[in-house]
Amino acid sequence: MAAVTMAFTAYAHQHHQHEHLHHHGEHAQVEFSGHEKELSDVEFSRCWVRLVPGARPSAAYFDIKNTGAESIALVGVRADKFTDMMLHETTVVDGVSKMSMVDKVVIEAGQTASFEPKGNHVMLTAESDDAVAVGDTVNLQFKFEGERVASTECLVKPINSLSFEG
Ligand SMILES: [Cu+2]
Repeated sequence: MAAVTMAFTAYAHQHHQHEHLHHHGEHAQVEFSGHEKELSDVEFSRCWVRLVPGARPSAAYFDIKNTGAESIALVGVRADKFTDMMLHETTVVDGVSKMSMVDKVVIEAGQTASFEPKGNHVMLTAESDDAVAVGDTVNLQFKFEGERVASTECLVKPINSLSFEG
């Protein structure tokens, strides 16, 4: 975990206790204009979605490497067939794990940030119970500060999965 926290800085937007089942109507989703430019200095790997059935919030995890010479700031995510997508961090306060939305995740030049269970993740909710299935591949599109975008393919895995590999 130490290596992970060194790799990025998460800016907390608002800390409040909630669970995945709750909705987050107070948070506006980042808009994709369609006029963004491609961010080339970024590499994604091991992207997967832990699919929670019943159209309840799922989570996406991945490694993101900044291969450029300047820091980058991830500010939003979207994907077809999913809604309510947001960046979340998990913090443990007094032994209780809490999630909160973050406005952005900064990744310094040359660093890799791991989004993983019990850490940073992308919350996302399938549009319907049959919109997405285990074994599907979904394309996650990421928006960065400076009107830049990048995307990666992610494997949809069952709810009891713990990692990309297992
Ligand atoms: Cu979350």
